[in-house]
Amino acid sequence: MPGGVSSPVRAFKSVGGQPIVFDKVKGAYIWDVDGNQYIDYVGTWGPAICGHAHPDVIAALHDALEKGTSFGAPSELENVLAQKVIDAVPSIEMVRFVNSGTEACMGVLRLMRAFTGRDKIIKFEGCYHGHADMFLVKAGSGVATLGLPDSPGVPKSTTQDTLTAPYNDIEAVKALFKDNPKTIAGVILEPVVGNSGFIPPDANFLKGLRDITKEDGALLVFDEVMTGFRIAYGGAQEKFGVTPDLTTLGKVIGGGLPVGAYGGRQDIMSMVAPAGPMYQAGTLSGNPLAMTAGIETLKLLEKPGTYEQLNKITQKLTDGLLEVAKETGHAVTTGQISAMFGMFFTDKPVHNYEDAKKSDLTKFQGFHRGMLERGVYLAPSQFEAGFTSLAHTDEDIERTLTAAKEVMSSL
Ligand code: HOZ
Repeated sequence: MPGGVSSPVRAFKSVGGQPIVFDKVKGAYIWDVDGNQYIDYVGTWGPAICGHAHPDVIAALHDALEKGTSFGAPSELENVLAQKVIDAVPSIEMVRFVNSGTEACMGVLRLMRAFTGRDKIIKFEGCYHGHADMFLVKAGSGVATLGLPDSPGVPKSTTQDTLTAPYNDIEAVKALFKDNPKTIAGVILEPVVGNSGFIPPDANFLKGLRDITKEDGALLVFDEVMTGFRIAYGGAQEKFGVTPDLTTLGKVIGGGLPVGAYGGRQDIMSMVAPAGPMYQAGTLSGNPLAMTAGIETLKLLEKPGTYEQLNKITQKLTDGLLEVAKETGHAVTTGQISAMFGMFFTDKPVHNYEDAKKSDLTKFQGFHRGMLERGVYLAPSQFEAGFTSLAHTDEDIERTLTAAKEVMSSL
């Protein structure tokens, strides 16, 4: 396997050392093949919001497994999950299930172009929308982690219509629309960035994008693969009160099994085949096991008080990290919304990818290693967000902060 892994960030290239090889997960914990236990803040990169291997999810999967692993045909389960997604996410009136966030973003891009009859799109520096060619321009996540230029193998002709702007820079977006009037299909973004580290939107940034796109006849697309059902049940669009035209989802809605989805306004989604002419298909799309895990996960999340609990535990962590940094003399910026958080070693606010790159990456490397040695598993990259779950307890946070104090004292 290239780099010994199935996905690049896992290889620990930016933090040094060898990646840990894992054996099992449960609740807030992950165990390596030598039996060492870690408090897990990666949560399989987002899906494990109820805690790993939640008993309700596992029990439902056992039952579903008995009925078979794939139908390649409609099932009632798709209807149940679709209804839950439609009820929860303000922008979604119709939804198509696929198998990953990457696939969801590929589908949505084709749809943006099909619906508007325009080719150009705007994405933001450091945002990551999966590994399809058109999005590998100034991309976040593994591309940022490895410091790669835009990937070889991506033809210029594929990315010539991908325009970029710095995140949180509404003036840059206005300038792009001014230079390319009525030719931009839409703007796609992570409404809260997770793939350059955790970066929230400035006040009015999302609303500004909504106004600009509406005025030009372009579409606004929120990539909520990370934020969907994580920072609020209805995602960032519910949290910030800005409704895009289309939304991509993944991670949480598959409860730990491979899944993705794109959805939005009925008039736009009606273009997707077979309702309309825009083609997109998949053998394992709507897979019964993935649908089952997603349904059970959303059932757990829709209970009252869930997001208050997630917010409280995550805030305890980020407040604590800030306190520990102060006590040990390190300049640190932290942020969190509900079960998503981040921390940069810098005394300046982080508004975009350029700011994130200026944080002390060497210090992060030492911090990551020290935490790992003390049984805390953080994302092995400064350019990824952290994730908590309903399974993380006050005691887990206290153990994490004790470890952080020891590590920061030694940095
Ligand atoms: N790129 C994803 C995180 N932003 C997945 C990373 C992985 O699974 O290694």
